[in-house]
Amino acid sequence: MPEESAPHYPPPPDDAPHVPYAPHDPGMPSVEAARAFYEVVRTRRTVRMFSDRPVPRETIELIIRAAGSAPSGANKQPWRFVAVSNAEIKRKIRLAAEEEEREFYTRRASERWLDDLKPFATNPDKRFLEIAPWLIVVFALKKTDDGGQVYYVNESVGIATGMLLAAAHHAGLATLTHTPSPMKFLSEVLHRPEHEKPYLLIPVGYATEDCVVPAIERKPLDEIAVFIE
Ligand code: IYR
Repeated sequence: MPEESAPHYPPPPDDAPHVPYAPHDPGMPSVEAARAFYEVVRTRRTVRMFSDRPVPRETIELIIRAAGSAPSGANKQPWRFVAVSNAEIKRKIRLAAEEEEREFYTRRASERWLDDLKPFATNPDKRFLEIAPWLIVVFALKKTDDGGQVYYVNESVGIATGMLLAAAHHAGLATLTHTPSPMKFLSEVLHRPEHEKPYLLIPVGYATEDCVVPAIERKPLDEIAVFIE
């Protein structure tokens, strides 16, 4: 039980510098702000039909900065975002990914997995990897760049990636969370050091005008939430 006479969390010690916190003020009641955000994010869909319409580098930089503002274990920020618009490199990534995917669809995937993927009509054709103007390859750091320890890496990189997807969507851009498996080829093609582990490959750009997406539904609130009041 918290003590009535101790309204504050204890002040931080002098050797742990703190600064005043500046909360975000939505300028409207929280329920309105929450609803407005929900109405935006709920329209995000993973798309596979990308147009080659260009996206300025600065947009990608800001999306990555949004991702980089994520919380992480002991603030180690155990991530690297490699943004590729170079056509030659995108082609290399496509060819290598398609090679892995052909293996996946013809050999590696179980019957059940292939069955679960049917509604998405996915296949080894990954032409979007060349068409989308940008590929953001997310790497998880196994060590900090100076060899230090990292914590809760999967949680941290997952949160940052979710923020990246939301930031791209907010900017009117489409994304695809692509997980070619195995992803080791990304380290080689992009010349990444040993302590960076490929995590996710995210094409970013505009959807084609005739883009369609699988007719799938998100679960309703009562299936994803439990309230204990
Ligand atoms: N990586 C493959 C297969 C795939 C797996 C899952 I789980 C998906 O949600 C979608 C696709 C591919 O990209 O085709």
